[in-house]
Amino acid sequence: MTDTKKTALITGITGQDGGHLAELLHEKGYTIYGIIRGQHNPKREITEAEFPYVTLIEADLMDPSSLVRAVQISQPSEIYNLAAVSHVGYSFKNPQLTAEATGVGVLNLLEAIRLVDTENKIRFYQASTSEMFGGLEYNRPEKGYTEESLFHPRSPYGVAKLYAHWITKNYRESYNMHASCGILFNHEGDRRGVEFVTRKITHAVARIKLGKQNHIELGDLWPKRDWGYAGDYVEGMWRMLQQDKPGDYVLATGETHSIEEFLDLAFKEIGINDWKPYVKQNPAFMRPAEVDLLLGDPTKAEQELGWTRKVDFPGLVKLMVKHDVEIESVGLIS
Ligand code: G4F
Repeated sequence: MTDTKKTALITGITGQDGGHLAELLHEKGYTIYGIIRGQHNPKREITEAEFPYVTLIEADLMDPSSLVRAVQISQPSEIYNLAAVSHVGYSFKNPQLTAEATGVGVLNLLEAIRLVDTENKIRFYQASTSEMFGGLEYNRPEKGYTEESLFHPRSPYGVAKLYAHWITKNYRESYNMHASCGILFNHEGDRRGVEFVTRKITHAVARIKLGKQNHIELGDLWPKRDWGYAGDYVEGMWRMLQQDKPGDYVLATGETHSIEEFLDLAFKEIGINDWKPYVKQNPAFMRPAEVDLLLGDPTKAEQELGWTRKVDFPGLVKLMVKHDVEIESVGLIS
């Protein structure tokens, strides 16, 4: 490992955050490795085309020896663990897989680091999440959830992430690892998968504008989320690993909005003021337990990391609708 050029290993390279982070680290001159999973991953080709500067390594968070090999091959100065079963609804249907990949997978990666990195030089980022907070019934912070707020996860995903959060803190305290957790609130953008509500809406709105679709089916519309732009949040991840000391940081906008508000803005972007005729509720998209409201207080990240989000809520909706109208106009599949 050289001191002059940094090397990063990113798990979850094929996901939204992996893409934004790869771009950011490439701009900063990093050598970048990405872990890709599966025998014939359909995302491999797209990832290779979009990020030709990333070297892909086949490994899996649930296969400890593959992680040892990935750390040995890449010899990273920084590891960003962004891989997970990340869809909350899916985690209710696949709870054990979620526990193993999203929870125990992090333990496997931390152990791989300990085995390979005998000089304790690697800095580690764990993608923790606001889903670890349970919503207003469990905790009513004045300005929003902070790093000190009570956790009460409401999904198999949230429970698995909480294990991952605590095992990362435990390895920091037990082995003096430079391991940080970013407690990120919802972050979206044009790279978001269509299985998440914001992209599902903007994708449908674009298709409705172009006459390709006439309605959208959604679950509950009342939950509120603190929605930011993913491109802003990867900057915060990177800043955490540049600190002398590791720590845990909330990244959020400090604002919360309902899905109805998101619908309002998205439909207005295509000139429709009343979205109600276009939206049908379908219980299939409702969850056995819901988190009613998420609102983060990013004061610590602002003060210690100098981080702040740049894109606001209307700006986020606008950029997502614009992107989806563009790609749908030329018939590209997102
Ligand atoms: O977009 P969502 O699926 O995101 P959710 O559940 O808040 O989780 C996201 O943010 C977390 C951070 O807090 C991450 F950790 C996690 O990995 C993920 O990125 O759902 C947002 C809200 C929920 O209340 C959901 O019940 O939208 C509601 N919703 C209503 N109809 C829907 C739908 N969600 C989805 N995905 N699809 C619907 O049709």
